[in-house]
Amino acid sequence: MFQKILIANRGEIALRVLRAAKELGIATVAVHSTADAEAMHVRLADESVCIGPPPSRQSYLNIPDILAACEITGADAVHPGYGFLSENAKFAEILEAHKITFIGPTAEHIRVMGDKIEAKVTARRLGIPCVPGSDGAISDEHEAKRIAADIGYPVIIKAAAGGGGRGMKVARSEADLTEAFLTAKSESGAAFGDDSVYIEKYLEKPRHIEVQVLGDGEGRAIHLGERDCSLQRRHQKVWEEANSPALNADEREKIGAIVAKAMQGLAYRGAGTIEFLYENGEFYFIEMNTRLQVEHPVTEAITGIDLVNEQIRIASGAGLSVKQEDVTFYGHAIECRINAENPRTFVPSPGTITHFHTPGGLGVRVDSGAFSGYRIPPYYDSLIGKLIVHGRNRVECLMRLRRALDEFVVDGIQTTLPLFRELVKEPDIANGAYDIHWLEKHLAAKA
Ligand code: MV4
Repeated sequence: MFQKILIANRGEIALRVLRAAKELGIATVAVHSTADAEAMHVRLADESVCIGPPPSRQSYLNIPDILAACEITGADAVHPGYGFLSENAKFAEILEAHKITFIGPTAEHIRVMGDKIEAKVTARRLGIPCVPGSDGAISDEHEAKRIAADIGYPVIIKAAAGGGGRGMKVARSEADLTEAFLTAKSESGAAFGDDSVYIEKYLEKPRHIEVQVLGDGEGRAIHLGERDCSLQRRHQKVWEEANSPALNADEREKIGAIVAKAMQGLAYRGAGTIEFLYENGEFYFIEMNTRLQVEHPVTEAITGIDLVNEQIRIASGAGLSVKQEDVTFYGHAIECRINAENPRTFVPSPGTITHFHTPGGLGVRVDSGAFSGYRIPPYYDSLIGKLIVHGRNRVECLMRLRRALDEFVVDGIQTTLPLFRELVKEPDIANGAYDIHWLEKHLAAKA
């Protein structure tokens, strides 16, 4: 097992990793920018190293300085959290070259899944169902038109280097296709330095359902069920839940088995997420995330499995603590992302939290680095905490969520809490009757 883990992140996820390391008796090193000197993850870590000024490029993305912090403190492993360097294949490679363990997948798997075309080709080869479309990159609009005529309109042009909604263009008929192809290509070339694009059938009203996986890197891999992340705004998830209200146990078992088998075939190492669009009872692969995700606690709530503990075990060579047949799903969990933002406009609202009181009680978890008197710096994303509620079933979970939201106090800044207090009153939310467009339509109607 590791002696000392350096946490190359900040905020609630740095705390999350710190807690898992502590439970394993592993010493922790926090790194931080000058803006985060007072942060909770810095206070709770055994050691801390200031790695630079506030902008991420010069601190949390600064590979040479993070490497120096590893050498100074003698850390033998690095946990990257999510965002920042978590899906940077170069970073994983550099750490390995310095005999420091990257707590995550191989650099090669990060690289393959970072290219959305390579990811899709790989997924298809491994038996994962994909959205109908091109087998790889498309070279010109004529090829796009041939494929579109075959799969039918509407279609979507996506950037290989995109992901998370960047560099996509929908074409509703052949008349739109040349422009969609050319703009997607030039925009992705300008934005990512890679103008490779591919084409897919455009699904009109899907849900976003993702399957959690764990692999030991030696061909053993399991799935931990799915999360429904359909409630998004501008490709930012707002609310996530497990199980998906749209799936039954048979569908869960079936897609889970397909994904676990695929990850066995890949000899995937660590935690990962296979993202699907789900429409009319069918799953369609879109992307794979090769990291721990923000919404991982809903899976932890319904399985009882500590995902960060598993990541650390796997990276140390200890393997998975559970077999597929030991994984059981109990009850229902919902996560609300508490952002320091105006709940209508979503404009960031950094500043000092004058009063911070978190809800508690049975089935309530709050992951946050915030506290009364904490000053939210303006340099980073606006997530200040996550409220995760668990119940024996979805109805109980929602009752508990309403109660927990009433208890939550964050004064001094604006947060997304009022949005959630509104959402829990919506019949469509209570019924689980929403798709990927529901939230934006709801917000537009209220505006
Ligand atoms: C799609 C799609 C419809 N059809 N692909 C957006 C983010 C990226 N991960 C993939 N995205 C989409 N891909 C096909 N073939 C619709 C979206 C999409 C979306 C997906 C998940 C969650 C929210 C979304 C919001 C708008 C569009």
